[in-house]
Amino acid sequence: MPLRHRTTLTQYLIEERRRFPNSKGNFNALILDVALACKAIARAVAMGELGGLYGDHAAEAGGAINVQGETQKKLDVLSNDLFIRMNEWGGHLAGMASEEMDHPYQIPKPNPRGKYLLVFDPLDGSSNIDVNVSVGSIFSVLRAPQDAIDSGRDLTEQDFLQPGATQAAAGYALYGPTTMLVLTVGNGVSAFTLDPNLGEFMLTHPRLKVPEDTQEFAINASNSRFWEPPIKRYVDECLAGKSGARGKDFNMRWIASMVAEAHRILMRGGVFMYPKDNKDPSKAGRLRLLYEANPIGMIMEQAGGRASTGREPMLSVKPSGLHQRIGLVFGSKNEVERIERYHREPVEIENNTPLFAERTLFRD
Ligand code: AFP
Repeated sequence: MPLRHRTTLTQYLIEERRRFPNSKGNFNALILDVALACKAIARAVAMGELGGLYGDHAAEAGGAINVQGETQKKLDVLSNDLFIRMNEWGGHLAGMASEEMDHPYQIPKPNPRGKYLLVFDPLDGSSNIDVNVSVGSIFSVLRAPQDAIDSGRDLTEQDFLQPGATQAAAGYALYGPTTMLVLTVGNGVSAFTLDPNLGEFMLTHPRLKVPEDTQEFAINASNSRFWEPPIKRYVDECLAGKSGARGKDFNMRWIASMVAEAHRILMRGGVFMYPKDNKDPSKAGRLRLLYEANPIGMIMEQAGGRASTGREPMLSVKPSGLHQRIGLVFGSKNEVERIERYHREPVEIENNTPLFAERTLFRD
């Protein structure tokens, strides 16, 4: 079959940056370094046990626990190392932050320090690794504070606590039947498929758009007893299907790998919910704001979808911590807006709710 001309990631980035005639190419070089890290992770994931990479990190020591309190997989640690190694030398970054590192990563000398911050979850969905289910890497590019750029000083956690709306770029790599890179640099969303023969990401899905409506929802239903009323109402209506308030049947999916869910939603619509719930009141949600909710949120919004906490737009949240968790709802615009509306409407108290039942101090 004749080799059809396809745009490479490099060509796409150069054409995109022509909108900024004064750009020096640092931004493009940074995205290409991130893409190289994703290619290296794709190879490691594909090798799996053949590379001795299944299982828990430091298993002989009973497993290492990361800042999230989760057991680190060998591939979590390798993926984090690859992100660091591929991105620390280029001179484009003032610093990095990762799900797998407690504190910001300072660019070591003699590497020059640049004007961007890279924030990432090097391997999301890693609890699926050992059972060969798709996993992914998620990344977000922010601008460093000007004083840090001017002085080259070490970074503090505070430097990273920027709302998602300030992201310069965001994206994910999906390590599935094919390896794909999905990227926004603020001018829509495009997807690239890795050609393993060339080692190049080729543009295969330009200008992706999330369908505004859907009949597919994704949530971990085992948590239903912990949900807040608006989520319970939304899911109950989906389950009631044609005979219920929605007048149409819904399908449900749950892969437990958010990147895979996000990609399905980007390609054919849907709504993903991992809401704040009452399972662990000390946690404001399961997913992390800076390196999961915000980059996926930028992708969804740039593709005409919507991303929300359920109560407010995700990208307007002012972060309070590097590893802050948050409730996350994203996908088809009309469904996310419906869920937000349910959070605004008063909750109908069912008269058999024990909390509001007739109370007495005297036993019967
Ligand atoms: P892991 O990286 O620990 O596998 O968590 C994946 C994840 O952060 C996200 O990708 C999934 O949507 C979600 O957790 C799955 O959570 P449950 O295991 O509670 O369903």
